[in-house]
Amino acid sequence: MTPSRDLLKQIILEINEPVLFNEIINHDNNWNKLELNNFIKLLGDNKLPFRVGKNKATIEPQWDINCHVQSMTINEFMEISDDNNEDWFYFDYKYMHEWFNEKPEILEAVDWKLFGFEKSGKDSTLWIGSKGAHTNCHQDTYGCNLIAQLHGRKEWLLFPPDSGAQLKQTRIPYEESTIYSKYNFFSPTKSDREAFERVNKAAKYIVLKQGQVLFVPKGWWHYVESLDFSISVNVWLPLESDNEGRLREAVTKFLMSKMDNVPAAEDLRSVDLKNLSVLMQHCVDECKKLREKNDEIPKKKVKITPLVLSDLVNEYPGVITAIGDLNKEELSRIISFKNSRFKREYKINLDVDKSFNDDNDILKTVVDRFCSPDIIDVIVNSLLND
Ligand SMILES: O=C(O)CCC(=O)C(=O)O
Repeated sequence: MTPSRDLLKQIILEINEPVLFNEIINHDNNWNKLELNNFIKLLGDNKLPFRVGKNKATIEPQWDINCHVQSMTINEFMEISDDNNEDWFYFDYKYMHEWFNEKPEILEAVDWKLFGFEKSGKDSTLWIGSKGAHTNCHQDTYGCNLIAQLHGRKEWLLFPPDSGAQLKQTRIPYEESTIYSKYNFFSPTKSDREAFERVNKAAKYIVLKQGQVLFVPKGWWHYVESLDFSISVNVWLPLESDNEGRLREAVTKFLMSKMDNVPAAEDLRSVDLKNLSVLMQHCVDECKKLREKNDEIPKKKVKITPLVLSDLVNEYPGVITAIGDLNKEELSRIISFKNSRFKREYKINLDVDKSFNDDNDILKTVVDRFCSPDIIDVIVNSLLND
């Protein structure tokens, strides 16, 4: 039995832990237009920018801002990634409307109505990667996330929202709406491995396969790696609480823009402060309105029965799946494998940033602490209590 669209929507808006959905996207709906051969045909000769990284051990994580970019058609990408295992290639985090506005067949094939949301490819991002292509561990600061795996396999390692301190959260490199972990999950060092043994947050691990859809609730940390040639599409769904997240991000961006030479995914010198202040004021007003609305709701004695994931799993076996917690040994096995899979002599350091090198590490730490989520919280709370 398949859950109704309304129920799927309710699950996504109410459940606070990752959920795996099977058999919702399939050959009988719009998504079938994105089956591999047809998708390759639809992509045609469009040149796409692929980020290039190394299938080797590096000391720092392979930050996006330090990778170079190679423009290729999908066929060129498939040829080059077949022949070359030393590098990985990733057309990642690309808003589909920016790349395929001329190709409505692609945009319309992405159909989130099946999950109860009026969203299509126009609202989604596309990820095409070769084996080893990965996204460093991070937390998205607003929205919740639905990810459809269209081809190949991707591993997802997830940690609960309150794991920031244990994952050594950092705002450097700065990227809007992304809080990174300093850990290099792709090629962890031995000391990273030991540090993980002390992380006492329950991690979750899933290999997402073709046709499966993963739901990642707000705030869950994730490290994602392509296990082979993989294509996925995701959509971030807005939540009522996003205005507060946007305010936090606006404050962070303002502070970052006032500091020199912070490694960043965008040029912080060209931040439009007028726009930023309008956005901040709007978010403050909306947050206050939401607070008032919540305070006004009469405390009626209506009994609302919350959804319970284990009941849904029993009711829709094989369609709705909970993702179990990793125990310490399992997490340690995953990290040990990643620690030992590359020959150590290949160790290279991709941290090419010149302004924040080892000589001024303390300065980097000061900037980072200044923009850390706890400090931003203090500022935001005082704005909301004015
Ligand atoms: O697929 C990936 O590499 C990362 C996806 C991601 O970070 C996201 O959907 O939030």
